[in-house]
Amino acid sequence: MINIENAARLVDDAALNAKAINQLTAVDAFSVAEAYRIQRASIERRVKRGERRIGIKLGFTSRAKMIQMGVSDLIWGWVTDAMLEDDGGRVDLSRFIHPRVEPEVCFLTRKVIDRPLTALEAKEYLEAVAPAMEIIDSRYQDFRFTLEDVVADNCSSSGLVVGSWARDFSRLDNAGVILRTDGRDVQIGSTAAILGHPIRAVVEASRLVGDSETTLPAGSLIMAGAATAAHPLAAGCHFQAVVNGVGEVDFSTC
Ligand code: OOG
Ligand code: MG
Repeated sequence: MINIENAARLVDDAALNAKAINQLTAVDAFSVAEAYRIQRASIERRVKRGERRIGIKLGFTSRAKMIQMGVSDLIWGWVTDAMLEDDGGRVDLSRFIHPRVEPEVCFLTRKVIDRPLTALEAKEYLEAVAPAMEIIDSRYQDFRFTLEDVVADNCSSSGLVVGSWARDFSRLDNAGVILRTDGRDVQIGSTAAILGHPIRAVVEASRLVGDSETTLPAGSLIMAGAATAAHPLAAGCHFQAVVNGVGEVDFSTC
């Protein structure tokens, strides 16, 4: 049987040392529910070191991501203040193993989410929306994992960059999404790829946090999941994500 604390220490140390590990499921089979317990224990370790939870991220909300990673279940994990990078800033890649970037949409909540919401209700719980990029960095060798592995690894969460907040949610239904590297388009998609409409990410988030007997405080971030496949990060490059009608966000790497 899997030892939850031990497994949490393995993924946490891998992140701290930027050193890949074998998939946990290669040694011990465990369930998705156990994977979320490992995730929770690994976040507790971060919190004990002084990190603060600032919101959650959803994963595999688009077909492009499911196909790229071979996993087709919706997953979720935590994001902390230590993961937040400045819009327009410089990201040092030395703290990552094999980082990738994804263009996303990020929501800011304005009320505590403590029950499952419908799509109609969801907007009332939101303060603003912003274009965003997520930096994912699987702690597993070769960026390969099972559903249980990736959940245990806090869904590869490593970094996020959030652009300027807007209060207009009306442009989100089919907004073009572009990821650019040094001015070249490397991924193109649409916000419609995110569960049909990114607001559904909020609906799913409300269901998922409820299932795990957690509530999401007002002022939390919800990363809706990538609209396109992820793209590898390299040092000395500029990365930009554009969400048409919502805005853009960028960072450079070193
Ligand atoms: C898992 C995280 C997926 C997304 O936006 O779909 C994710 C991974 O691909 O490593 O963040
Ligand atoms: Mg993501």
